[in-house]
Formats: sequence, C-alpha cells, structure tokens
Amino acid sequence: MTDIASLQSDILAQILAAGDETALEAIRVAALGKKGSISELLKMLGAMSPDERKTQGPLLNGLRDCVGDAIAARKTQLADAALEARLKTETVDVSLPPRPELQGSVHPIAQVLDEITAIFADMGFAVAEGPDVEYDDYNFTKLNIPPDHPARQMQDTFYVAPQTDGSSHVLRTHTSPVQVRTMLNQKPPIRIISPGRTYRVDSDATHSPMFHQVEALVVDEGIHLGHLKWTVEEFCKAFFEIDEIELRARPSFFPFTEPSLEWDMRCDRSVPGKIIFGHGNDWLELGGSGLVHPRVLANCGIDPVRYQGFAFGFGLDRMAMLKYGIPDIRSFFESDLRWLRHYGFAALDIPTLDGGLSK
Ligand code: FA5
Repeated sequence: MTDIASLQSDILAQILAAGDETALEAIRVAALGKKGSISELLKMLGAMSPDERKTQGPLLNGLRDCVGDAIAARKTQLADAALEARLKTETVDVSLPPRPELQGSVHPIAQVLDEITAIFADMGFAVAEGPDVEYDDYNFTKLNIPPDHPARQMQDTFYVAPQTDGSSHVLRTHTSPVQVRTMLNQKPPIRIISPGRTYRVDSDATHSPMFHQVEALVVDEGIHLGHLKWTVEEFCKAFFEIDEIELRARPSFFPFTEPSLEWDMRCDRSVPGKIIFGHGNDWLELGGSGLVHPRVLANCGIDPVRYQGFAFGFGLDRMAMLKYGIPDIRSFFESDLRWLRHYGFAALDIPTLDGGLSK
C-alpha cells in the first residue's frame, strides 16, 4: 500500500509550488481526476477486507478532502495574486487631458425664447400655449377677422382638410388665437405671454413659411395705452440690454385691436452689417399691438364695459436676427451644424440680460 502520508505531503508541496491556474488544474487531474493517484487508491477500497477498509477508508477519504481543500485554497490565492498584478499594471492616468467631446448647442431661437420668457416672468406674466393646428374660428372669427378678410386668402394661410365634425382648421397664422383660448378659460386679471410657431405662405430672406411670434395679453380694469407703452419699453430695454431706448408708435390696423399700433425702435444702421440700438437715424420695426377690441372681449365672454386689455405680437425670429446679427431668416431652419456651432449657445448658458428691467 502506498504511503498515504508521503503521497499527501508530495501533492501538497506540488500544490504550493503551482504558479498559475493551469498548473494547479494539472495537479488536480493527476490526483483527483478519473485516473488520478488518489482516485486509483479509492478504487482499491472495494477489494479490501472489511477490517482493512475500516482503517484505510478514513485515511484515503481524509487524503482526498485535504488535497481538495488545498487546491481550492491555492486557487483563491492565485486568483487574488492575478488580480493584484492586474491592478498594479492597469492603472488609469487621471492626469491625462480628456479627449475633446462634440457638444451640442442651443439654437438661437430657443435662446431668445428663454430670454423673453425670463423677462416677462420678471414682470409677472405666465406662459400660455396653444396648438399649431388651430380652429379657423379661434385664428380668425373670434378675433373679429371676417370671412372676407385678406388674411384668410389661400396665398397667406395654410388650410387643413375639413374635419369630420365639420370644424375647419388652419396652421395658425399668428399667436393671437392663444388670446382667445386664454380668455375663454380664464377670467381677468389676465397677464400672459405665448411664444410659439406660426405659419404663412411666405418665403424670402426676412420671411419664412414657419416662423415664431411672441404674443402678450393683459386684461384687467382700467388698462390703457400707457400700460402697453411701458411694457413694450421695459421689454425692449431688457431684451436688447440697453438702458436708453426711443420708441415710435405708428397707427396701424388689426381687426382684433382698437386702436392698433405698430412699434419701431430707434437704431443706427449706418455701419454696413451692423445695427446699434438706442440711437441713430433709423427705425427698427418690432411688431403689432393695440387695445383688445371690445368685440373680441365679448366673443370670449368678458364684459367689455368693465374690462379693457392690451396685446402685442412680435416676430421672434426677427428679434433673434437683430440681436445676434443673423442676416437670413432661412438659415435658422436649414439644420446646418456649422451654422449652429457658430450662432448656437452653450447649453448651460443662463441668459445674461444686463440691461435688465428697471426696478
Ligand atoms: C400679427 O401677426 C398680429 N397677430 C400681431 C398682433 C398681436 C397685433 C396682438 C395686435 C395685437 P403681423 O402680421 O404684423 O401681426 O406679424 C407680426 C410680426 O410677425 C411681424 O412684425 C414680423 O416680425 C413677424 N412675421 C410676420 N410674417 C412673418 C414671416 N413670414 N416670417 C418671419 N416673421 C414674420
């Protein structure tokens, strides 16, 4: 019978000397595999006399368990050592400069929209919204625009196929239908702005078939043109970040305001490609405005004797073009990444409006 003690110390010595998991596996197969030295000894137990088996059985089983435990322990040791070695060699050099990453930027229209919202939020205006596909009734009729008004002509308005319920829709031609939606759902005092997309059949360097407007509406008792003038003035000072501005009001006509005014702001365009606000001999058109027509108030269920209102609607794209020196409105919507990298804003830039509102 093989000397169990010397076989055990021989195998344990081999296990300790195994330098990697492959060597350790070879030792395991040679000892405990099907034809391994310990397995062969265990097979012999069957042929032994009962007395012999009584003494040899526990010894051989002990040998098998001791070798098995030693292999498992060495395996863990080797795995730990391998991990340790990897951690030492595979270090990350945190002092390396990062690879440049392509960063997205904020579109100038989105930037201007955020700026305008911030300014009006300071003045206590809420933001109201309406759909791009609007009822003909809200876009025109309730705003006192009769069916034969030129704004309804096919060459101005994108019409949408008639609906099954008989209602007719258009792509809204201005943000003014949000006035109607607001007044139908809310009673005075009302103080809202509504920036958004608008659509007209129009296309050249200063006209786009899809463009943006910002609408403002205030309805309360005793509202007059002075309130409108103050609001437009404060808004322009904050938006163009200048302290001194000069506004000019021109009489105009909109079916939904009476009286109606268009506002111009003094500017200097004597240097080619440049526009300076606040002084100079030129005027810059901002948009339309007026006191809400009593018929519009009545159409929306508001008593026109008790309440008055003012409203204005300015072209947001034009304002962005002027503030940030962008010459062609069509470039806003061409999705040219080089253009966006040039005119876009860093994503986390908070609008800096140094001109601010006068307190
Ligand atoms: C209106 O749309 C009125 N709803 C404004 C208004 C609101 C008046 C509230 C009174 C009370 P107008 O059609 O003038 O008005 O358009 C307003 C501004 O939208 C224009 O001054 C211009 O800046 C801009 N705009 C109009 N058409 C286009 C276009 N095709 N592309 C880009 N901007 C446009």
